[in-house]
Amino acid sequence: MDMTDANSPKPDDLTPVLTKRWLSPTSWSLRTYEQLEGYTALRKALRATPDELVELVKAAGLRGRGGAGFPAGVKWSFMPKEPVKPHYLVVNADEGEPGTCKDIPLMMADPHSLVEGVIIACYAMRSHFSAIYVRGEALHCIRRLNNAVQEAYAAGYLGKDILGSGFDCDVVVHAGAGAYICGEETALLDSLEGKRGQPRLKPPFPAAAGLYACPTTVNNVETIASVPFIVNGGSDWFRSMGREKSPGPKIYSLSGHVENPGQYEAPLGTTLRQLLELAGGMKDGVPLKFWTPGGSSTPLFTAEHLDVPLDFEGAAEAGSMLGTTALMVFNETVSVPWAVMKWTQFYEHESCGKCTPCREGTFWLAQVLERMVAGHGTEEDIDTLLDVCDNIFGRSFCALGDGAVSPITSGIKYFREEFLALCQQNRPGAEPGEPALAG
Ligand code: L3W
Ligand code: SF4
Repeated sequence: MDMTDANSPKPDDLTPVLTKRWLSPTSWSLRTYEQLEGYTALRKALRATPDELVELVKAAGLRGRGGAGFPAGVKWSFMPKEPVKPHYLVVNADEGEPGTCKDIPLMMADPHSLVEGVIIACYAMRSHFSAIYVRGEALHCIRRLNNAVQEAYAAGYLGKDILGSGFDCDVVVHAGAGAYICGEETALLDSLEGKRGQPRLKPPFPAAAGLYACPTTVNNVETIASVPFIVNGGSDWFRSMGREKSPGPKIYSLSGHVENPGQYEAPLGTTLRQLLELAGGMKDGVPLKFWTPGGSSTPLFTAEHLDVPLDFEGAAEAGSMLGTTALMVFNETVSVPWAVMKWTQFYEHESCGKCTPCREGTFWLAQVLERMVAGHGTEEDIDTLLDVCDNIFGRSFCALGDGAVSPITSGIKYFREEFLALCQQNRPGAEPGEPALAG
């Protein structure tokens, strides 16, 4: 289905923005950052009022880059104006969604863009403290961020009376402990408080009661790193990229069977067909079979969806979600039931156990899929899978449950025949999970 038109953006229109410094030697150092316009946005921001900055981000239409696409300026405006309690900004850098690899490269290549964005966002929300919660396995990234934070303190961009403005701000880089659920914003806050990371009931949303029950905004790395560019470029410039309801540039992560996997920055609304051109096409020319638009929590797409504009509305209208723009691309050699089984095993392992539909459901989904993939399934198992999915979707406590069923329901929707063919095999002696088809 081709939903693009003559006015649709081309991948190289106005980008790169977020990745423009990535190829500079020592792009991560303060010296290089300052040579390439670094911290000029902070100086400009400190001359504005906090409310003017919130209005600017609202006008730019910046939407959350962590998966949900909530308007960042609107979220900032939920923070109270009176400093009755401390205000906090927490950066979600717990990148853990399968296929997602945009935030860690961003923090490795250009950590000061995040630090500068954090200081501006704190000022806009009348916050004097921010914690950057980084996935614990990414030790290299934690070291690099810590180095950038220390450089910023030494240069007077952090600490007391920043650049003589009277504004104080402290930043702490916090290492998570490797649980996927801690990427859910309220589980992240519990983990940051030293508790076991499990989602909290919402409402209250973090803006009302977040870290230590104080007003808190949780934003994704790419969202905050976009802010200095908006301050320097203005809202109209930002809106000149992307689409009306999903403006701005985006980092798309291509992995799997493509010639040149990696990060490709392009305006929101770019299609997989266009991104594949940038990435050198399908590996060895073997045709595309299926792909995820935004990590494994987003329903699968097929070769029919090559021209879907990858923005929040385009992906949703075509039956999926933009998610984290992690495009995992699979060619014709890959078995859909096998891939779906591997993702389901991941969700089973990562389910935090707080609610029954997800805790029990992901266990049973993995059992059934392992049996099917080993060639011991029956046709009824397909209905059982869909029935269990139906009892998880919309009935789980947090988004992990909904995400867990996405690959299964979409996999069966587009490739039911492949699941059926597996069930019609008879493979006595095969171990559960042992692929009956090429994987
Ligand atoms: C105040 C209201 N605040 C909403 C805030 C809320 C949150 C944001 C979005 O899940 C999705 C998920 C993953 N007053 C508010 C309000 N807010 N209404 O807005 O909220 P929500 O609940 O729509 O999304 P979420 O809980 O942040 C994110 C999907 O993204 N995903 C991502 C996976 C993994 C990563 C990663 O590894 N980095 O992001 C992929 O698809 O499944 O559906 O801040 O507080 N009335
Ligand atoms: Fe935990 Fe899964 Fe329930 Fe979320 S949906 S609270 S991860 S058990």
